[in-house]
Amino acid sequence: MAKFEYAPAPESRAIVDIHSSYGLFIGGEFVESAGGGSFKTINPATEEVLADISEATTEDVDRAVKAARTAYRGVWGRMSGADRGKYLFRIARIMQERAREFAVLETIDNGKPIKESRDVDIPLAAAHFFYHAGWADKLEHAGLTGGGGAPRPLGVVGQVIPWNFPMLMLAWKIAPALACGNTVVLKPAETTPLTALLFAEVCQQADLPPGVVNIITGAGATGQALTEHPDVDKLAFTGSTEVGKAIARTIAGTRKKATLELGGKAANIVFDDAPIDQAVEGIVNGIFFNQGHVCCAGSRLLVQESVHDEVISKLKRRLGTVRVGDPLDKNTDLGAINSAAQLDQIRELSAVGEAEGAERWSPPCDLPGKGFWFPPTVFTNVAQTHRIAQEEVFGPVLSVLTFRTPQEAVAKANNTPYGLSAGVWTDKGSRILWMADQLRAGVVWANTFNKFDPTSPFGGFKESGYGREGGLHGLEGYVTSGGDR
Ligand code: TAP
Repeated sequence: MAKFEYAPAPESRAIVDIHSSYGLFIGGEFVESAGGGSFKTINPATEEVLADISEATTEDVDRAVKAARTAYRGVWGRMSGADRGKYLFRIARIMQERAREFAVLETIDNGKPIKESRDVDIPLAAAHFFYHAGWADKLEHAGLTGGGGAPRPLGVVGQVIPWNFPMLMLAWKIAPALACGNTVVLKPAETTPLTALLFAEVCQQADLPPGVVNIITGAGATGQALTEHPDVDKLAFTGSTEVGKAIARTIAGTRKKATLELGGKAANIVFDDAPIDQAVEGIVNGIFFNQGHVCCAGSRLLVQESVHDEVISKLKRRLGTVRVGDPLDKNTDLGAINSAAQLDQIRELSAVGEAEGAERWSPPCDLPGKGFWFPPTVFTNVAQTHRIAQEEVFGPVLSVLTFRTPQEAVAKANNTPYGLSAGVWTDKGSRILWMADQLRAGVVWANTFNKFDPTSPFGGFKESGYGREGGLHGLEGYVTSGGDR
């Protein structure tokens, strides 16, 4: 099929002002790291060095936790919910006003297409602040403690987030914590610190009391120091199951609470009565949105055997139209892989898929010479035992399996250590309800995929973690009925 060529439509990056170096945001100010160490953040689409980022040491983590404790005791923990709400509304409005700046910066630092950062990440992040601003003065009427008294904040919360949705994950963490009266120390991922540091400027602009939000940059060791700090009351972590397990071991036996949002290997299940063209769009969105760097990505496609050939042929035709390239181009569908390390992991697992006997296919596409790139890839003839059917690739790689009956679809879908999300495509409402009841997944999408909303709780079963983020359930993780710290 002839491919319609688009003229380049690059978004200007003139709106962002990237400093040559950044300090740590502690106590309302940007400060130098105690150790003086730093690392570089790069644009994964070009490998251009963007800025020098301070590396927080254990001493810096301690400074940040102390600043958060002081702000909690002195101001934020005592402030009325209505007043906290005003700050959150202010932050949300500033984020909206500066939305384009945030979107461009996110795309430059992360590699995701501008149309995703502009239309999904940043609007949703602002929506999280608006939603939680509304809750701040209504917590005692929300039934959060199950009749166990008025909800009270936990105190100081340590938050560690990954690189796939830097600003959105920040909002998922900070908005509910602040709404409930906690103060926070947040560590963004090493490869994507820039929007979190811009958010620190927003906190200053909103006149948020110093120390309510602290942002410490660094790598895994900084995150570990935060999880081990004795004066942190709760840890909220999003990232890999491996690190999540290490955190659970670290805090076992301490008074710290935790929510862990970990990996996934979601089944996207297409029945023979599904609207096939619509399902194909859902399959593409399910696995190729954000280069497949999505914990709830529909990375295992389960297709009913009778429509397998039709679905795969339509899917391949559709993938021929996917535009891979400059993330700042408004026409780009698939951007850059976030880092060289992630690209290595995707290449390695894809090679294993081929070696184990699955059939690999990608549409013809020219990848840029510089930066980290991987074409949209589909594996057919995948068996349940293949590593690409079991392990999270966390890239634009789809594994296709088949089934004959609904029972077989459920058995295959649930045959994974994970349980974060699933998708069901069928014409029958009763089948959707039956499937949703059977699937061991925190979210089940019906005839759609990757839909997010601040009012809707999100979280996992089994090795995908515990606790929920978003909605009323998400607030539960930030309050207690007892103790006055
Ligand atoms: P991780 O390697 O687990 O990193 C997540 C965060 O933890 C990063 O900030 C990382 O710092 C930090 N970290 C690394 N080692 C640590 C340690 N020992 N103690 C404390 N913190 C530590 O994951 P990733 O590669 O960034 O993200 C991909 C994973 O996140 C995938 O498995 C994906 O499924 C999962 N994820 C889950 C969700 C939800 S909601 N369930 C959402 C998004 C992503 P550095 O980056 O600086 O090393």
